[in-house]
Amino acid sequence: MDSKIDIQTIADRIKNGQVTRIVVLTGAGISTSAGVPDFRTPNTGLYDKLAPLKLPYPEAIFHISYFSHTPEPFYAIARCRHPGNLKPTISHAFLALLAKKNLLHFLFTQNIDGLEEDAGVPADKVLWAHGNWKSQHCWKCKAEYPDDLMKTAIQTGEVPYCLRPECDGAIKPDVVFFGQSLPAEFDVKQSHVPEADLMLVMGTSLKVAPCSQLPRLAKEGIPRVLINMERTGDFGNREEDLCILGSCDDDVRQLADLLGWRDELEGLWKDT
Ligand code: CNA
Repeated sequence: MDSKIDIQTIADRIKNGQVTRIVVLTGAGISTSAGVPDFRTPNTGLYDKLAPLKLPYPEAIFHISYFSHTPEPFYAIARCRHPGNLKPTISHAFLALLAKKNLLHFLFTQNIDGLEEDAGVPADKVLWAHGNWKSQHCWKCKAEYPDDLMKTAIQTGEVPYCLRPECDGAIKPDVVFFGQSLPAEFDVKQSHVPEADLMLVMGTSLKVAPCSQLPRLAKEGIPRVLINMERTGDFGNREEDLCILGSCDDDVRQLADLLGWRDELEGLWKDT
């Protein structure tokens, strides 16, 4: 379906106050330029690099039932997945700028790198729908595990095990694996989506439920904007859908230019 809107329309609606409640859904694509590969991009994505680990299927590495008996592949790649000292991208800074301008109604991120908060998005405006790397527990008995020992495990690639003598569970970062439930707040927070007057989706293949379903909850008639390398989900099915295909960093710069926010955006990013 041909779109009724373009990027200039979006910028105009934000500038003239027609848009004040933006709900954003982000995925791995907004962090690739920070040096964290996504999962599914051919050649560069993680799933194309797992052959040496001889997994039954690529997602097994992040599946709780596989991890529960074979945690070694996860720790073999943990070091290169761990956010460490990454700098947020300008796309993260754009989200922080939306918050600063009181336009960010809510952000759902599927990312586990925590870069939204590092960029300055207030924590009460974000749901880390797939958890984060900042803490870890025994997958089996849920006992806590110290950060310093986890850091060593990630550096060495050795699987860390529960410190309780009677438990033999491997330690898992508090990220949501396939087969695990999302944080309980997800159900509550998704009620923010129909409240949006603009839905922005950035850097996600929209292949992982239930986040992939969030754009469908946007009210009919409001613009839904996809900023991504490729068209994903059901984008293009509604007249008010706009797909801006390309690098999200380039695209947020273009939008910032049209909004007259470019210097402020670059300044905010520089300070992260
Ligand atoms: P995905 O399935 O790998 O899709 C990424 C999408 O982003 C694809 O459609 C790409 O075309 C697109 N993309 C890649 N780079 C760019 C770019 N520079 N500009 C615009 N678009 C780009 O990842 P999803 O997030 O959709 O899948 C959800 C998984 C991925 C979640 O469980 C995450 O935890 C997991 N993940 C997170 C991270 C992270 O925290 N940084 C990294 C990799 C995977």
